[in-house]
Amino acid sequence: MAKKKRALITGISGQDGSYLAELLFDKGYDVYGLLRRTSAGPPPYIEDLHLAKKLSYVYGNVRDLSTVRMVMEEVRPDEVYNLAAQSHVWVSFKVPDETWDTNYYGVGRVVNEAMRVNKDVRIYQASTSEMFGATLPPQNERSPFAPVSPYAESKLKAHEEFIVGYREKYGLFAASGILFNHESPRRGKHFVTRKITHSLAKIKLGLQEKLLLGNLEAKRDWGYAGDYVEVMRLILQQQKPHDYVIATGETRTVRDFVDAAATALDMHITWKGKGKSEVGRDTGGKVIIAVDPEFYRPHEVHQLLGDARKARRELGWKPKVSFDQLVEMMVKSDYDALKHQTS
Ligand code: G4F
Repeated sequence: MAKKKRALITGISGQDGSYLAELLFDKGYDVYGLLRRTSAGPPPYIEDLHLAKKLSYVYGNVRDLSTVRMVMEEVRPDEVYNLAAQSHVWVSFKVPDETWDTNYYGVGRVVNEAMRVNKDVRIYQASTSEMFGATLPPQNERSPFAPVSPYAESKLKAHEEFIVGYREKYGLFAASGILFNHESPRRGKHFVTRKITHSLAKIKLGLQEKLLLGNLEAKRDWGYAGDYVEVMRLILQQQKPHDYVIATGETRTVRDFVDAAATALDMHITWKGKGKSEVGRDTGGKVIIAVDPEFYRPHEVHQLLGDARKARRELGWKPKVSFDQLVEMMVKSDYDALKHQTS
């Protein structure tokens, strides 16, 4: 019988970590997660996977070399999925040091220690469409990078040095997915999509008055996280390591997302005004959406729209869940959970 592959996922407690752990377990892997200890404990879906013996987790932090070393020696992974990151762009302007330590030096710690215990290890790095920053869409693997935040700069440096660089210098199987925004009911509430679905569900149930947002004009290419984790595994099963843009090929504004979420809740919003003065009113004329410049970024990425033809051609990958299905899934999950809590 073939030996079971051992996969280590860093950043296991994030949205992607949980979906990927489920997928790898179903594909027959022994799955390990590097988990940062917090007083709140692991999120429920990670605890459930652990209790079902689908996932073993080891406490550690990519910011701490000794724990990275220990976990690599203990797990000796065949495949490493490096998802750990300070992943919030707005926050990266507030905590640039922490962002660099996790997103750049952390990648170095993971890659170097993984190679040390297994020179044939395969490494997936969560690279990001934010690296394109100011580059006009559509963006693909040949587009120039032009990062505009500490988050994107740290991610790009890690991508160039430890993924592309180590592949060329040491022949390491290091590959990346340059993922455009991907969302789900497990998305953190400080990202705009989940903030919108959770707040609108609360407004619908009379639990919140108003939703405050930043830039309503920003355009993003939003896909479903469950579709995107499939490609992470596929990337590591190729003969050679490469980098792939992963996206839906459709772009929408933040305002479009609000409208789609409202529609899924049988609400209708009428917009009035521009910039900081723009508001969204419900059918009764009450202002339920307003702009708070607190959520503006010092430097915004205005438009992301990915061209994922390489992934389609070489990996046979394409997204399955449409934008409307994604929004509906997120809204329904928030609405049902809130309704359950309040009944
Ligand atoms: O949901 P966001 O915070 O995601 P952002 O900045 O695009 O980054 C996400 O996707 C990247 C992939 O492209 C990942 F690399 C990254 O780790 C993260 O997962 O913001 C989306 C857009 C931005 O333009 C932002 O300015 O929404 C705009 N926005 C408007 N109001 C807001 C808000 N963003 C947040 N978080 N909160 C607001 O109130």
